[in-house]
Amino acid sequence: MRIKRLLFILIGINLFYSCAEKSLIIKKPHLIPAPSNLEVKSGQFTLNKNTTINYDDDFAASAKFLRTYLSKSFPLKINNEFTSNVISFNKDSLISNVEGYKIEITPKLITVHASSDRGAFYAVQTIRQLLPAKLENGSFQDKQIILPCLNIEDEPQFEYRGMHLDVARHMYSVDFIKKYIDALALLKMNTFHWHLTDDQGWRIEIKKYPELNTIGSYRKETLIGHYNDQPHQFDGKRYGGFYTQDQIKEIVQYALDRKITIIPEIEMPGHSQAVIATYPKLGCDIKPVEVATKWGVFEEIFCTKEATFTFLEEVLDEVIQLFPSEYIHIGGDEAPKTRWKTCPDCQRRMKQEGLKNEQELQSYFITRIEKYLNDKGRQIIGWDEILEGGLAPNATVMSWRGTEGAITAAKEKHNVIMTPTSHCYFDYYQSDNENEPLSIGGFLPLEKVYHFNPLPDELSKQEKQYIIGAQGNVWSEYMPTESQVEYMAFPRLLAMSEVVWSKEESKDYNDFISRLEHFNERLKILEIKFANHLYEVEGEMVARDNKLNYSLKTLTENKIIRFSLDGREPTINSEIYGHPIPITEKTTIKAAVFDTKSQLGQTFSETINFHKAVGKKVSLNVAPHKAYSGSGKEGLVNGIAGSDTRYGDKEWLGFWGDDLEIEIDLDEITKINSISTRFYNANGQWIYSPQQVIVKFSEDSSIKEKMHSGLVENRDSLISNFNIKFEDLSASKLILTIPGFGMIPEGKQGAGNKSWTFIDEIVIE
Ligand code: TNX
Repeated sequence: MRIKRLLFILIGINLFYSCAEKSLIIKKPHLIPAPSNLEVKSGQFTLNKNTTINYDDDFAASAKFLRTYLSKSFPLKINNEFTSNVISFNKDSLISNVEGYKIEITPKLITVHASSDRGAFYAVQTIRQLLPAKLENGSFQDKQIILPCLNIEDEPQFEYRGMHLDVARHMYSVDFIKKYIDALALLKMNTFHWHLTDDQGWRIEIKKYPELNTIGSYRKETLIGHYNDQPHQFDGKRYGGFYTQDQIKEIVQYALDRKITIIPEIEMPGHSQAVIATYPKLGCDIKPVEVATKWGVFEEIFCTKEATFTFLEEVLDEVIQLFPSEYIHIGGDEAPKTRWKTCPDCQRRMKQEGLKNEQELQSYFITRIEKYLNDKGRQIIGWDEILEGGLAPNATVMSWRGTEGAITAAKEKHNVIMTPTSHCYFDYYQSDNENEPLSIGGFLPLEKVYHFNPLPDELSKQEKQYIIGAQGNVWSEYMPTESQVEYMAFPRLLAMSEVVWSKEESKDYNDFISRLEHFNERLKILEIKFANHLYEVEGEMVARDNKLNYSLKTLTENKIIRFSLDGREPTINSEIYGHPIPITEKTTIKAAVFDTKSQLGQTFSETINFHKAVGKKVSLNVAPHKAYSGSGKEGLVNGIAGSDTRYGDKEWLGFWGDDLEIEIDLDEITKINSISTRFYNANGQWIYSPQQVIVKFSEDSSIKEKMHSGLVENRDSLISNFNIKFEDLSASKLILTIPGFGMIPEGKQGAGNKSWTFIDEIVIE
């Protein structure tokens, strides 16, 4: 008898625990991109195996997506009675944005409201993110999920929310393209810009021109290391491939099922060496060239003779059969005009058409292709170079060289997509850790992407309506593998999704970071190899009450920073950082983020060179370009040098086409033994070090000036130096005059554009 009772008690306890164990309670939603409105209420809804689904016919596709997604853990049966424990999709034509939706969770129902299936689809992505990440791969084991009651109202800020991928420089599998598209859908992005052709390879099957795929899709070898490493070395391995038309159709349908439009890009007239290698007669020179084996800009571009247009029209005929998108991207960027200038066919064409210069010839080229596509019911997008020589009448401009192109195009009442290098180029470094995988250069940390505002201040409210959205670009010169693409794209794509979806008022970087920490679990389960820089230390020099302090911070909450000032690695026993560290001499700070047990991220190290100008007053004749204003002009004399490999970090200041005048006030007459500074020199990114620096001094404001000048050295390297020494010189004030390099010369990337000047610390010893 007693044994029986004991058995009952044991079974009871067991049942109680197994029930308790088997339900997962969600307390707080961690949605990316942030919704316009989220209100958590009291009460809860329980999702379990008895939950059913019910939907308006218009939402069959999204409801099916949700059922398939949940099928392994919760097979939702269809139920047409509105009882309880139901997920219900209802049509609400009052929701004016076709991509907008509402979700209401009450103890009995999860109700989705939308006016179109696109809105319903985004509601499903939100529901997906409300649920535990383990549902992504079917590894969820619990019997039920308890969700908080809530109301969400949501709609996108921009109608064009894009992500790009270059498959010409390196190519990726069909499965990978689908995985990329899946991630875009999860983040409510709606456009995939597929860069299919370039100098280094043609990646789309064209039946009419099979040699494009037997010759143009393959290069004989590929550059090893960085383009700036001299001499260039190659791997000696044939590389290439293309997507068949069947594969493309499959991918286009896959994307459509996820409300994603694919915009194909067929580059013209530049970035077309792979075609000219295949059909030399389409170039100006007829001399054979190879599919390019290194990166950059090439002079072999399409000739403007009739044969080129026939070829392109026939190629585009096949392209539009495959891609139902309204827009076709025709490239238009970086087309050197060297060949056209001496080509009899092009010169004849200019005369016949009354064109003043080669820019107008490019405009003729693009406008003619635009007309062809318009007649077939399609619109063109082109990179902002299509503005030069006159914009084709209906073109949409993709603004990448800063925002000037966007401003001009919007003022001319043309639609614009924002993708400036400064905030949208995910091929740039995202951390200044020296062990990051090799990249093209630049520096674009997550925070800078997050704070991107696609609407330029220079535009009026009316003009801003022409900015239809923005996109992140993944150029793949330095991404030979799929996991490298993921490392560069994630998490910056998450920040971009919030830039294009969320309203300015719903954006908060710290909150984004805490949501991201949760989202990382989902990325892991999805086997996306994202970069994780969340547990790194960031440092900054701050001047307060005429004293200099160095402050440290980490992005994530509930973590501590420990640091050392003696050059040793920080450990779990090092001092805990509480407030800014006073700096009065040359100091090396090492710091890292710890939880209670161990170090989480990498060690941060900064050396402050306490020279004679540190913390002094500095003024500039022009402000640095707003995309590269780093820690401001004070950064020129804060004792901290810029990175040797990332010109966009906060210690480098960038100026576009300006001559500089920098004045430093040392407060009192000071003996000066030397002045030195550094300039960045990455010609591929249009950055040129200046040739000379002129320095003027005065002992006080009334006394005569002395002038010295010196040449900038190492102008062939990534970093150039200026250094001038003095035997017997004292001064209280000095002015450095630095004439910019000027226009980018012919034959170089960006020829004809203004060059950039990047300068870091001005060291006075
Ligand atoms: C410029 S963006 C290019 C691409 C390169 C990229 C590298 C644009 C229209 N042209 O060809 O891959 O820079 O960042």
